[in-house]
Amino acid sequence: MNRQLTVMPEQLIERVLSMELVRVTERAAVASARWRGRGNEKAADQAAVDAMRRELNRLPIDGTVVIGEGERDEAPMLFIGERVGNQAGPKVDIAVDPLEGTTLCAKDIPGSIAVMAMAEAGTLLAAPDVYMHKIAIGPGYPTGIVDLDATPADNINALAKAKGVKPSEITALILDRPRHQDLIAAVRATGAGVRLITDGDVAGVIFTTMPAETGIDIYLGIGAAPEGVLAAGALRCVGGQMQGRLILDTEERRTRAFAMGVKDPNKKYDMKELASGDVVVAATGVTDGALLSGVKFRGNVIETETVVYRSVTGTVRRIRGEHRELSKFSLD
Ligand code: VTB
Repeated sequence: MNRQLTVMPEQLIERVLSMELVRVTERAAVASARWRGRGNEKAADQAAVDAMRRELNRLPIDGTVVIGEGERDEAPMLFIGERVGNQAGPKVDIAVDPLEGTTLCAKDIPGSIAVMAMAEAGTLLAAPDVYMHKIAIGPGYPTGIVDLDATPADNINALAKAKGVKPSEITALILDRPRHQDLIAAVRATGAGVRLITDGDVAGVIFTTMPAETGIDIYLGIGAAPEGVLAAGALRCVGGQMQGRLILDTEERRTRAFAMGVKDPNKKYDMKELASGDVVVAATGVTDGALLSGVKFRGNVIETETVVYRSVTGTVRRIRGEHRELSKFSLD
């Protein structure tokens, strides 16, 4: 059959660009992987930021960073509001976490990734760098079976019922923080298991979409808001469910959030409000992890593994890169 390409020019650009994002996260991952195990979080992060920014600015997009390394007055690179791309293409929102899990990378332990999302302009929530209450599950469940405002027990029991298993066969993923002591106890009281992670909750949320591989059914707890938007983008592509609420518990945080366009400080965002438009998300492993293998330096070849999610089609691609452009990569 002769498949006609009936996509609109904008979609075509997005379709082509989705593969370009691979290059961006690959470069960031390779740059930060050179700092693995050096105990220097800042240098690892900076290397990822520099590489990601350089590669982003080569793309034919008119991009605006909506989730970035910080707010403008702190003057980091890839700050919120920074224009990226060569300005010659479509207007898009860009969300970046050039090195998600800086501590994991600095200690060379599993789970650090380079991750970014690109979406239609104005469709990614411009979240300030505050905490966010989050709940996420993977695809295949009826809408609304878990809720951010329900008790942990109600959520675990409802999920177990929908999955057709006992609560003891459910595993929740939670960031290992003192603030989660009560949450962890409440989940365990249902009989469910809790896997604790030290960092890296973008991947943590994504784990719920592949329970057979990761063993994770649900993500619960408080993590960073920017990571919440990135995770929501990935989840939108594969059809899970997620809710988040910004924690705006001081005047200063509320002021910052209002300045970024937040109207209701107590709003419970669902996945489609965190990432409302067509979105592409790419992530490359820095250290080895359940989601992605880390960068391997093998003599003349650098190997990377990247996953790319596209919401328009729900396609998930895993791309193993072998890089031989040594002069180019040695710039990192
Ligand atoms: C999480 C985690 C990140 O921040 O969002 C966490 O996924 C939340 O902040 O990797 P605290 O560390 O203050 O709890 C990170 O650990 C770092 O951005």
